[in-house]
Amino acid sequence: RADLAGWRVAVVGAGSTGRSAVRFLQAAGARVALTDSRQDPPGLEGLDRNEVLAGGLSLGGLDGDLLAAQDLVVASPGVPPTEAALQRARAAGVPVIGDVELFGRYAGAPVVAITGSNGKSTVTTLVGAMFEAAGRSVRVGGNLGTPALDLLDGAAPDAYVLEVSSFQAEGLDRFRPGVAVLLNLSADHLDRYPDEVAYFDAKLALFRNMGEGDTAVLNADDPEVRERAQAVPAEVRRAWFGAGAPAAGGAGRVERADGPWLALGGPEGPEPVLPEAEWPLVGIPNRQNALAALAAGRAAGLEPEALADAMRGFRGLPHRMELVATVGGVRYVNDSKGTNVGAVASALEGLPGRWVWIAGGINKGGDFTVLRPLLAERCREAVLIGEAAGEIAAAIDGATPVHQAGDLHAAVCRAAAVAEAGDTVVLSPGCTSFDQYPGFAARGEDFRRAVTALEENHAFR
Ligand code: UMA
Ligand code: ADP
Repeated sequence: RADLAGWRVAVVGAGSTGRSAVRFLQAAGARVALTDSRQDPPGLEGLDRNEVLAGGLSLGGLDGDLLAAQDLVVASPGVPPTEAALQRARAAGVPVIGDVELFGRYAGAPVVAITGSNGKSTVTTLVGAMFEAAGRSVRVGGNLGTPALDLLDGAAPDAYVLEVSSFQAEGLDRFRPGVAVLLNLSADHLDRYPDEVAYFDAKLALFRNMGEGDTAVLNADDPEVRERAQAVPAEVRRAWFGAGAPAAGGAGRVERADGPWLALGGPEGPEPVLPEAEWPLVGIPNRQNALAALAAGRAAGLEPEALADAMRGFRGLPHRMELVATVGGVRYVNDSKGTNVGAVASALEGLPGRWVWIAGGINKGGDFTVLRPLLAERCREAVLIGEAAGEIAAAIDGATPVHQAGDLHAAVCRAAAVAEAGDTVVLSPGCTSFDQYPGFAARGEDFRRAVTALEENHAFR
C-alpha cells in the first residue's frame, strides 16, 4: 500500500463502503477527502475528522471541484457513475474506481467473486463455509455486508470470498478474480439502468479481465447466462452448473439407487458428493445455489469431502425464505430479501399449495405483470403495502384478489384473516424497503414481530 502514500484520494459517499475506504486510505498514508450528498450523514464519528479534513470534507452535495483536483476517486456503489460530479472528475482525467477494484489491487490471496441477480449472499456464505470446512482461513464480505476493504485488515487469509453487486462491478477496472460465479440474470435495478441489457453488462464486467488459469462458474439452466457467457474471455475455463448431469469441471445431479445426488463433473464422469436429501435448504433456487457453490468450491481447489460437510451443515441466511412460525396450520415465511420480481417468482413458485402474498415497498422498475399467471393459479390474496401498493395492484388486477394494507402489521393481520389451514403467508416484497424501513433486515424483523404477536394472540385464544 506504500504506493498510495501522499496521494490525493477522494471518497464519494459516507456509507459503510465510504467509511471503509477512508480508513484504508488513511492507513496507507493517502491525503483523503470525503464528499456526500447528505448534509449530515450518520456514522462519521468513527472517522478521524482531522485526517479527513486534510483532503477536505464536503457535505450537502457531491463536490465536483474537489473530485477534479484528486489523483484518484473511490466512489461508493450507491452513487451512479452518471452523477455529474463523477463525470467532472473523469473529464479532468482523474480515474474513478469502486471499492472492490481498490481491494483487488491489495488483496494478497486468491479471490472467489460471486455475482448474479439472486442468490449471491446465500452462495457467498456457503462458499465461505466450504473454505472453513476445508480448514482454510477465509474472509467473506462485499455486498453481503462487510465492505471489501475491511477484509484486508491484518494478515492475509488463504482466500477471500466476495459478493459483487452490479453497482460494485461498474467500478472495476483491472480486477481479476481467480474464480467468478454468474448465478443468474433477471431484471433488477431498472431505477438505475436504462434497460436490462445495461444491467447485465454491468455484471459481466466482473469477468472482463479474467484469463488463462481462471474459472467462470456459469448457470447452464439460465438462457440469459448461456447467451451472455460469450462475453467471458475465451481462455477462461467454464464450469457449468445445472440440474442435469454434470459436465466435466462443473456441477449437476446424478440419479443413484438411493435417489438423486449433487455431483461434480470429474474427468471420468460424475462424482457424487451429497445426497440431495441431505441438502438442508428447500426449493429449486436453493438447489441451484448449492450447485453453484459446489462448482466454485471445487474450482478453488477444495476437496469434495469439505464441500459435502459445508453443504450438510448449511442453515441458510435470515430473511431468505425463512420459516418464521406455523400458526393455526398456516406457515409464515419471511423472504424480505426478495426485492425484485425474479426473486418473488422463484419464491412463490417454490411454495407448495396456496399462499397469501405480502408485497410492496419501493419498486425498482420491476414488471409485476409477469406474475399474473402464477397468481391466478395459486394466490389466495395479494396484500400490498408501501409506496408501490397502487402500482402493483394495477399490474395484477383481476389475476388475484387484492387488499391494500397500511403497514406490515396490518398486512400480517389481514393475511392471517384470509389464509386457510395448509396455506403459506409469505412476505416476498419484490421491492426495496426504504419507504418504511432502513433496510430489508429491519423489514424482515418487523415481519417476525408481527407473526410473533399473532402467535401470542392465537395461544391466548
Ligand atoms: N450517497 C451520495 N450520493 C448518491 C448516493 C449515495 O452521497 O448519489 C451517499 C449516501 O448519502 C450515503 C452513502 O452514499 O451516505 C451510502 O453509500 P452506498 O449507497 O454506496 O451504500 P453503502 O452504505 O456504502 O453500502 C454498500 C452497498 N449498498 C449499495 O450498493 C446501495 C451495500 O449493499 C453493501 O453491503 C455495502 O456497500 C458493503 O459492500 C446493500 C445493497 O442494497 C445491502 N446492495 C444492493 C443490492 O443488494 O441489491 C446492490
Ligand atoms: P442476493 O444476495 O443476490 O440478493 P440472496 O441470497 O440474499 O441473494 O437471496 C435473495 C432472494 O432471492 C431470496 O429472498 C430468494 O427468494 C431469492 N433467491 C435466492 N436464490 C435464488 C436463485 N438461485 N434464483 C432465484 N432466486 C433466488
